[in-house]
Amino acid sequence: MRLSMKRKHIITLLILGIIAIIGAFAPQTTAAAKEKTYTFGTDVTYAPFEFANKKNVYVGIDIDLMRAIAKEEGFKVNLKQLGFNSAVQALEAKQIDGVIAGMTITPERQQKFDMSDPYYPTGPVAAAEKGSKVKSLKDLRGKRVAIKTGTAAADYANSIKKKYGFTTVTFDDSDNMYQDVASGNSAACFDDQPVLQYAIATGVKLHLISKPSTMKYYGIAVNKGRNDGLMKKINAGIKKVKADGTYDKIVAKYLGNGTVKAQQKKNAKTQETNRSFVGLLKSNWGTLMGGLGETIELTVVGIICATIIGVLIGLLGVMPNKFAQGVATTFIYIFRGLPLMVLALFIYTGIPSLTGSKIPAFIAGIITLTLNEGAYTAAFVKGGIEAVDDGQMEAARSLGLPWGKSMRRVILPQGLRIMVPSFINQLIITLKDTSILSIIGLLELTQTGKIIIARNMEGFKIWTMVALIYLIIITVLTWLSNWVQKHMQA
Ligand code: ASN
Repeated sequence: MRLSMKRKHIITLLILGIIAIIGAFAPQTTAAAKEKTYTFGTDVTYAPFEFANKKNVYVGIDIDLMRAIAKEEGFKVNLKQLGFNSAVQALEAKQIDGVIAGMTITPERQQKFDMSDPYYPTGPVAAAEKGSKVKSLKDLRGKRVAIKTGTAAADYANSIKKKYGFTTVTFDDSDNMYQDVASGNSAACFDDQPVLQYAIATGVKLHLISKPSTMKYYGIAVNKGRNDGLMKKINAGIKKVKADGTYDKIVAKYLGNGTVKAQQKKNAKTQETNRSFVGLLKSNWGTLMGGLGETIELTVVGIICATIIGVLIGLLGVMPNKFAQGVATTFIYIFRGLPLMVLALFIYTGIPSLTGSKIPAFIAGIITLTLNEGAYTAAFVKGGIEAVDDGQMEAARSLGLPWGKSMRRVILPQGLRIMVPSFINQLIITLKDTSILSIIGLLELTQTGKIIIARNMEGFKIWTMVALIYLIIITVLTWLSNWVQKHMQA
């Protein structure tokens, strides 16, 4: 009885410890909330509306417009580059306050969200590879066409695909969709006219094959039923910046007078001039290291929490108690069975849409890693203990030691030795798994790479850099762990 009380205290302390660790690393949301900061999701690359410049700072019409509105209306704005579909999902889950992402005002969206007054005209068009035989929608019969998840242009493509006899393939980002067409994989893609036009003007090898079927407008979305007057402020802001010329200045900053030449000239200013491997490495070094920092932070906090949970669950699994064993087996079964990406999305967008309260992306990432890596850790901790010869426990018990003491003094020291390589392996796997968390918009190394490539299209060179950085870190970790292992055996 006394022993189980003690155990309960230890478990409570450990859980408090985990919460404290997570809290210490969490972004300081409470302080920001007091200053009335609203978080808006944007697309990752949707030039000229949002894209990273050569310093990897986000610029574009949406970015400047949102800041101008905020300034005008006296609130602060935090812009998060989540990607269009993820941003809309995060808004539905109330993880963010709004979306500004070249988002077309459609009747369906107006039903789901509060859409602001219109600010920029748009319409869906199709584009094919430059110089290809595909010159109009009629040439798409029997062909594969690229669309972007959750967009108005994708809805348009789906509505005419029977008539023109094409099939579709989906992408999450516009630049990946364009690449697929430019490299000849897909016959065409559907996106919004101003964005495709800008891409073509600034060097993407495509040509337009249709005219907009309908003319609509972009608007800013927030959730319905808010009582803080955010939409009122946004509309008032749009009105003011349009009236005082700020809006026209913003548009001219990115499009000049709208001619192809002017767009090229403006765009050139946002791009790197030295495109060699070393040149690109130099100009993106700070950004890549920022991403690596986030990766390491996630790995370290994730592995600490996962180890604590894993050891606890692993121990439950070997306790001479059917209920404890059942808890451990179920935990391992569920969290080892779920793909990491599904778990991350479930925690980041699934749970908040049920409960209505936000979970910051970093915390969601840590919880995901803790559960998934914790399940693997629990499995090898349990296995490690079970691998110690049964006779050892019997001998300890026959000497009169209670179960807990036998476990601590006799079994665990032997089991730990068996587990060391698995712990190291798990650390390396956790580091690699953090890349999957890019799906919830965490700016770790992989997401950083994606954003740089979305701007400069230097996929080969940038992915090589990202891969090398991962390999270097993993090599250092492996050396370190071999050293630890050697010293543990000595
Ligand atoms: N233009 C898209 C839409 O309204 C959004 C986007 O791709 N950023 O659906």
